[in-house]
Amino acid sequence: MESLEEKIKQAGDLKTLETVRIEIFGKKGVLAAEFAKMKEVPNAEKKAFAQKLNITKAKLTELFDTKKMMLEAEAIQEMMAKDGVDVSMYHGKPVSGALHPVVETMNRIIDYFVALNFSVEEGPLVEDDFHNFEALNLPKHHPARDMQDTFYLNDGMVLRTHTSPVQIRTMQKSKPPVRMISPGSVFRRDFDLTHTPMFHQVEGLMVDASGKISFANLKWILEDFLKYMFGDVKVRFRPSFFPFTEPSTEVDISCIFCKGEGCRVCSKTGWLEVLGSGMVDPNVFKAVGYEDVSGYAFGLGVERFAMLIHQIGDLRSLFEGDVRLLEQFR
Ligand code: 2NM
Repeated sequence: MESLEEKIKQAGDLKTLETVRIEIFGKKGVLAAEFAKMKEVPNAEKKAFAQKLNITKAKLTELFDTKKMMLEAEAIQEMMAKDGVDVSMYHGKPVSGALHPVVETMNRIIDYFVALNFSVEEGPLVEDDFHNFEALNLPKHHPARDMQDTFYLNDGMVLRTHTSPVQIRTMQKSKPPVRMISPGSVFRRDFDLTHTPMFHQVEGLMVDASGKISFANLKWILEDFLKYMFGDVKVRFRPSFFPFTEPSTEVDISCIFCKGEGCRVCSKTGWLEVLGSGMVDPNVFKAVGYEDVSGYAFGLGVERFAMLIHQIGDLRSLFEGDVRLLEQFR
């Protein structure tokens, strides 16, 4: 009895205790053997013998149960110390978040135009053919549509390839004058080093009674805007073509990396292309029912602006969702 108690007390872990349990309480264990001796005990002593044995069994059982509980608790403690996470633990050094450079750049662009009383307009990402193409002087089967690398959906709808349909919707629902920008995501079937199938644009539109808005107004605002965005840069307007503007221009700034000397980023030209713009084509006004008006419009890619401002070399790093990118812009 003494030595059995000792065995239970000495068990250092659950596995050892289990061996002890089989040795004492098992079918072929010490207690079973003692009870088997009942047969040989004379009748007169049977009762006393059984009582004594039952008391011993009860004592050992209690001792065993207590020991098992202790060892189980210890095992849990040990496991928690090893694998557990203390969710109530205070980290000690809070880390601040950061806006994504595309969002931050877009906000900065929006701020400029809001300060000049432009309204900020939004529209659907899934567009119909009329708002994305037809109304923008891109008739069906016109080769200029190929430039758009469109994602077509089942029912003749498309993912908008630019935010220009927002201009169309805004003109349809309101009378001139219009002074608006349309920031948002756009979609093109294009995926290489310098293109992602989703990117962001900010486009702008100013319309007023015929003759009130001229190319001079366009030149002034884009020059002022680009100096606000990039600092002390030269601005250059080059003739170009867009279906929805006539005349059309692409706008360059002097290279912000080499100050116009010529470097790798500007391909030795000293200039960086940053905007497209022009005077809104009369066919666009016709499509929305505007008469006797003139206006300018422009469009830019936000990713390109963000990359130039923050000297980000690889477009794809903007879309990988790696927090280490954001940590650099805190
Ligand atoms: C550009 C370049 C030139 C543009 C035109 C219009 C609209 F709807 F008013 F006609 N919205 N945006 C436009 C003009 C966009 O992006 C490179």
